[in-house]
Amino acid sequence: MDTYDLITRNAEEVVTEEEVRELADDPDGKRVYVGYEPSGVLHLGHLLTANKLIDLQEAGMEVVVLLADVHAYLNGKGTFEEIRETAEQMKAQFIAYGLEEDNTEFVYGSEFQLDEEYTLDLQELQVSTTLNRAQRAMAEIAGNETAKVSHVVYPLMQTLDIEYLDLDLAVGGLDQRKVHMLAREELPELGYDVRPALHTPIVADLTSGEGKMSSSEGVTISMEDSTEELEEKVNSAFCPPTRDPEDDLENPVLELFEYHVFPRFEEIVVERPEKYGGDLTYEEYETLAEDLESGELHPADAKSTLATYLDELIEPGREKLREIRD
Ligand code: IYR
Repeated sequence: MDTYDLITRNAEEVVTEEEVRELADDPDGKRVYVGYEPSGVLHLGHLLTANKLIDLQEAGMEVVVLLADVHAYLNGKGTFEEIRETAEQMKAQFIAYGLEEDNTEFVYGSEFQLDEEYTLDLQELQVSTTLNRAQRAMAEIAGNETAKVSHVVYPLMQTLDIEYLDLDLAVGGLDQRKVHMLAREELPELGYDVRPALHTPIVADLTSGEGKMSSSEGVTISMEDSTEELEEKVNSAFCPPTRDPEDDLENPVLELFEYHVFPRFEEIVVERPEKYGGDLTYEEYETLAEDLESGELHPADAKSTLATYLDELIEPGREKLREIRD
């Protein structure tokens, strides 16, 4: 695959294409990052951006994972002690999932965000950014709870992280886009360079195909799920064989194949008894989606195959969690 295609595959938004093309021309040693608020165990939301980081490592880039402890604290996720303990577990799960250990720099936000220079820059940003702008940037991240002062400081710090971690590219889910847009506007005001951003899609809720899959509401799949729990969740997923052009519903089963399974496996085998036509093998997501639509692939077979592959993907992280907790 061409480097630009590898860097941008499955991205919902590339800001800007021209800037990312320039990176793709000379990717070696370029620094990219995703920041995560440590909370709970890894779920599919985290793994979607982790898949992108694995693509970027394959493209020759240096990956930085920000364990955003100060951000989690500002967003009400617990005490520093609790947050750090979760962060250490997250780090172990990311490595188990497939981020190359020698090629991934894990950084705690508190390692640099409390330094004097950073703090002074933060204060400058607080002077130059309107309350309204910071609140809007934060709306998708904190939901309806943007009423605390900490919630408007948060996106300004995320803006500075891009400079202070010396990054060439910022990666995040689409819910981070307004923060990245704020960063593109504000960094030059402080005399720093604008950096490109890549945004991964938001996967729809598993049981309804509406809205987004979320760990706080509805069903999500995490590294805590047993094989049986995972099978049960996938089996009850919404999976209409054909799409009704009248509605906006997504097919979450197809989305999980596209964003989670195909990027990590060379080929997908759907096991079927001979009397139902025997095994099907797919190298590309599109062929599987077409077969589901045409009826060649039954939703029940698609689901059981999805569960098998997701189980394989989360097994090393599940094992790691077991080790840590025992
Ligand atoms: N806002 C992210 C966490 C986060 C991301 C980056 I990129 C940072 O520089 C800091 C924090 C979230 O919603 O999880």
